[in-house]
Amino acid sequence: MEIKRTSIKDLTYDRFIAEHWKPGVPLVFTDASQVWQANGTFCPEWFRNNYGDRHTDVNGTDYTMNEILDLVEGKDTSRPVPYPCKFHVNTQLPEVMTMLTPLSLNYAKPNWLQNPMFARGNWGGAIELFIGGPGGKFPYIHLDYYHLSAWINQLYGHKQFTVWPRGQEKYLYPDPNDPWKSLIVDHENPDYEKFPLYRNATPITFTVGPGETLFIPFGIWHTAKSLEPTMSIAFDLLNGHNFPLFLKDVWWFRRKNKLNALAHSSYAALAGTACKLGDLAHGHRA
Ligand SMILES: O=C(O)CCC(=O)C(=O)O
Ligand SMILES: [Fe+2]
Repeated sequence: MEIKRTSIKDLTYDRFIAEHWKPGVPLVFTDASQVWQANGTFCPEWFRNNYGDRHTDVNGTDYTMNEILDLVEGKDTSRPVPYPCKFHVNTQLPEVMTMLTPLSLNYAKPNWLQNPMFARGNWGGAIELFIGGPGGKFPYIHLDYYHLSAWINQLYGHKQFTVWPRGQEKYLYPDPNDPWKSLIVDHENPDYEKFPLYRNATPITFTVGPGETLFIPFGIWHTAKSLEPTMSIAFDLLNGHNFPLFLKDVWWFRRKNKLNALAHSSYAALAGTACKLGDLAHGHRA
């Protein structure tokens, strides 16, 4: 498997659905986020000037935007640079939301996570700003929770991603207690004594640069490494195609409390039905 790079000029929505969304094939768009109102605006200086004093928590420590940018840009060398540093856009940078329209980039649609029925619940469908410094590694190889598909929009700097083709869980040693995470910590220098089957894995590593958007379909194991100071905005996609697996996860995450699991699953099923009807009314087929 190779990761295709495509301009929006060369890929219609229908072809995206048929060739990437349905079969679960990752893709890098070279220019999809230029449709956002924010096109050309986002960079560290802009975030410093507008939201430099906004706070966020990273692994239990409070930082401001300026403090994070000083760390990732090497202006503050007094303490380690954590990765990932995240801002929850909806709540911590709400002014930025309108700049991310159309959120779908005209491809990630219909997106049921934009329906208020799903937005209300805590389903993992957040819009997040990621900030990282040189060498900052995502802590584990993983699948995204709830079988959501991820859209990672690189705003600034280059980030390296590694993905494993579908069907390679058997080489990736999922953690029995948290089967969305691999036990293999350092895939660049794997411990073959501990993880002999990993010899069969065929990771694909590639770089995503400013202005580019990576689509990671649900069920694709992945991880990332910031190669330099980077900023990206990630959001998730849910619709009729991944909904059955999403619903299974809603139950699974709450399975220890059956009443809670039932309440959440019933609500999610109801919301899903409402979204499906909405799709039909709007003529969406996906
Ligand atoms: O951009 C990254 O560091 C990867 C993020 C990711 O895969 C996730 O948050 O699930
Ligand atoms: Fe992920």
